[in-house]
Amino acid sequence: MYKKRRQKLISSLAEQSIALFYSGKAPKKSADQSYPYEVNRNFYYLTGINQSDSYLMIVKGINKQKTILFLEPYDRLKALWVGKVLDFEDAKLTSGIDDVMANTTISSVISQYLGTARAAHFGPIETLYLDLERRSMAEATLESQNIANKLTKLYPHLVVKNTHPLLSVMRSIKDETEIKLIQEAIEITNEGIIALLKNTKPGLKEYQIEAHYNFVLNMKGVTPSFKTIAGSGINGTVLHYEENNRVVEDGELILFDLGVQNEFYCSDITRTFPVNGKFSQRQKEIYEVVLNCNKKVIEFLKPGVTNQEFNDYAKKLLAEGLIKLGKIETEAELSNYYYHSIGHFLGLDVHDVGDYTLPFEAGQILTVEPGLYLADEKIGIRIEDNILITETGSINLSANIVKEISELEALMEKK
Ligand SMILES: [Mn+2]
Repeated sequence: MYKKRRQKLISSLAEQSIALFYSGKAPKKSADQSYPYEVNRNFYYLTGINQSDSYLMIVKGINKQKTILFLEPYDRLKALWVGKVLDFEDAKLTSGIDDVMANTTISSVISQYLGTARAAHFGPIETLYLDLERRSMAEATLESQNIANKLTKLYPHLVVKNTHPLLSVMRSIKDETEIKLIQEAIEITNEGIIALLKNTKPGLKEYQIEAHYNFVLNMKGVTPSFKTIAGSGINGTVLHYEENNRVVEDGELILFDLGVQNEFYCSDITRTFPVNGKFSQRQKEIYEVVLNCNKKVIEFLKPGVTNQEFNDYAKKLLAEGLIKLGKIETEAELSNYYYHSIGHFLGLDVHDVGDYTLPFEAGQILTVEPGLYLADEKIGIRIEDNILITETGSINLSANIVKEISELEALMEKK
């Protein structure tokens, strides 16, 4: 599987090039403590290896290719203190890469390929591919930038290119293994949501209800795919509310936006329900507008639909609903009550890579998450599902997670 992915990448690289990927390293926290390590997702996608300070090097010569994985070598003392690093033989099996070397040798190996030593077989290397993804100028310097700076100083003829766009396009189309892992993440999310429905009651703190979700995940040995949002009452109208420390009151709704990370593949689900188990008439009215939008947008998704159409259609449905209820008069007023986009790509990242300027394609997984946030009425509702685009339309991967009013109320009554 990883070999296949690397072959696909290699086919889009220029000849006489080297591509380097770095797995990342845990940032220092304080003294001898570090923040948790998160593997670079492009590195993981191409190797299946989850270990810090590892490199993948791909050399695409004129008629010859070479792929090498560089890993931290065995260290007796470190093994005694923090445990063993990945065995080179195990890494070969996982990644399908036959050449595994110590990461301490990487500089000398790169210099062999950039120098005359290997030019006879691979041709002189002209292009250096690095994963240079950066979300903002404020982000810390990337290891790939350090490599670019160092190598272009020593080999000024090298042309540097960014591999991230290539990986984004590849990663946005999911294969069967990836779909299965996301489906599993969704099933566990479902179990967690059922635990929430059965344990929600007025008087509890938001985090005390959330604890029931975390318990399900802990028992399965998985982690949330992002910090859970548990917003009751007016907190449900704050899109990224994460404090989760308010007492939930009788007559309010509570909104849970949460997910599961399963071998790095994420689910991202939102459900909203009444704290006391029964929707009020008003809550029902607003909920039905969001639910109708959620269902119709899911049906609307198919290959060829653009992100613009996806968003416009959702807005139209939400506005129609609120106009019917007399809450607003024109579609333009919707922005007072709905202020995010309808969905995003989902995969190795919760907000996954993918090109939103291109029409959707089969194999992509998107969230559909309409919401209405009526702060003046202390009502915040979002209903989010995870949708796989297929050749003929779409499949709701989270169809098993309850969202009908009657089903939610029935489950809450069972306790
Ligand atoms: Mn989402």
